[in-house]
Amino acid sequence: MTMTSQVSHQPIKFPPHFIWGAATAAYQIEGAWNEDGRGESIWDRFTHTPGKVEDGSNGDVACDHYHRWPEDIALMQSLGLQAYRFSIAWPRILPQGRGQVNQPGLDFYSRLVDGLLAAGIEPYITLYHWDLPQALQDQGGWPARATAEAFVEYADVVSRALGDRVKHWITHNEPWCISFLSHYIGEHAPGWQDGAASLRVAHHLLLSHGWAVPVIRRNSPGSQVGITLNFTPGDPASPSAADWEAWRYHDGYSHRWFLDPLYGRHYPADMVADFTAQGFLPEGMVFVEAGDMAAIAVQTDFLGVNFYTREIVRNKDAADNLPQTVFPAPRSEWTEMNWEVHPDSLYNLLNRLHFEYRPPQIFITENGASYADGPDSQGQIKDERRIAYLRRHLTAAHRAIKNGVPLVGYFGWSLMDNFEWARGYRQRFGLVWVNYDTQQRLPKDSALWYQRVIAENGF
Ligand code: IFM
Repeated sequence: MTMTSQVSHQPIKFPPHFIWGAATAAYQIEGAWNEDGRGESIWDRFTHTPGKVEDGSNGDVACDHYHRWPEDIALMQSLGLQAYRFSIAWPRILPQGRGQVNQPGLDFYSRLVDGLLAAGIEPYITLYHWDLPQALQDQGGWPARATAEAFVEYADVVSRALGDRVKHWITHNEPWCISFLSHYIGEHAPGWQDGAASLRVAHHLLLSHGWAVPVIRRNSPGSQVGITLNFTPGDPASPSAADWEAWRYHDGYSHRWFLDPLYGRHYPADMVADFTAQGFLPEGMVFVEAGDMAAIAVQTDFLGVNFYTREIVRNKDAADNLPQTVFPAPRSEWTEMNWEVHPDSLYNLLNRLHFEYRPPQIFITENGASYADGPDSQGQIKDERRIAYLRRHLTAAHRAIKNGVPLVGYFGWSLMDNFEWARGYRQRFGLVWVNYDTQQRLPKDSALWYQRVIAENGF
C-alpha cells in the first residue's frame, strides 16, 4: 500500500470542541437594499453603475435573506451547523455612516442573533465585509483617516447592542481586497485605480481594527475578537532569482503588508522600498501617526484565515520587476473562478502563520469552491467536485492541527449561493443551492456531506 492510499483511508477526527460553521456576508445575501431605513452603500452605487458586474446584476434582492432569515436559520439547524459567520451592513445601522442610529437595522440583527442562539447556533459577527455607507465614501472613504474614526463609532453601536449575546467578533474581512482590489486594481467598489490611495486605505483599515478591539471588548465582556485576512500563497514560476524576487513582492503585497503590522513588526521595509519605487508613497508614510503602530498591534484572540487557492508568480519584466504577474498553475485542477485547487498550500500557510506569527488561535473563516452544478431531474445536486474540494482542504487542515497549529474552527464559504461581487450570480459557492427566481433553497450533496462531517466531527 502506498503512503497516499494509506492516508486517504485513515479516518480523520478533529479535536473535541472544534467549531463547524458556514459563512455569508450581508450584501451578498440580504437584499432589501433600501428597506427599513437602510442607507446606500458603495456596493449599491457600484452595482447600479453599468459595466461593473459581469452579468449586470446587483444585490438589491440577492437571496432575500432579510425576509427569509427564519427559514435560513432552520436550514442551518437542519445541517447541524454549530456556528454561523455573517456580517452586519453598516448602512442599516448608521445610514449616513455616523450619527443617527437606525433602530430597525439594529433590531433586524438582534432578532437574527436571538434566532440563532435559540437554534443552538453560535453567531460570529464580521463588522465590515465591504459595504461602506456611500455617505462616508462621499466624504473621502477609507483613504480618509476620519473613516477609521467612524468605524469605531459603528463598532461601538453594534457591540453595545449585541455584545451581551455575541461572543465572537471579526473587525474586518480581507483588508487586501478592500485596499488593493478595490482601490488599486479597481475591480471592487469603489473601483479606484490609485496605488497611493490603496496604501492609505490599508493603514486606516488596520488602524480602525486596532482602535475598535478594546471598544468591542468593553461592550462585550468575555468575547473573542480578531480580524480575517485573505491568503493566496504564491509559488515562483521557476527557480530563477527574478521569479523568487517576484514571489517576495507578491507575498509582501498580499500578506506581510497586513500581517506584519498586526503582529507588531511595523510595515515590512522591503515593501516600503518597493511601494516607494512604484510611486505609491509620493510623500512617504505620512499617514502613519504617532501611536498608530502600537494601536494596530493590539493583542487579538484569533486570526481568521480565508483560503481558496494559490497563484504561480512570475517576474513581469527583468528590467522592471514590479509588479509581478500571477497566473493559475497550468496542468492542474481549477474551480469555476479559474482558481487552482491546491490544498497543500493551505497546510503550508497554516504552519507558516503558526510558526512565524503565533496567533493564539486560528479559525478558517472561509474556504470553498465555485461550481455551478444545479438540480438534476430528481432535484438532487451532485456537486461531487465541491465535496472533493472540501474533503481535501479539511484533510490539509487536520494535518496542520496534528502539527501543532492552533486551528479551532472551520467555516465553509458559503452557506448558500449568493451574489459573488463583480462576478455576479453565475459563480455559485453555496453548500445550499438557491433558485434566484423563486428563492427556493435546496441543500446540495456537499451540504449533506458536511452535515455528516459535523455530526461525526470528521470523516
Ligand atoms: O465571496 C467572497 C467573500 O465575500 C470574500 N471572500 C472570498 C469569497 C469568494 O470570492
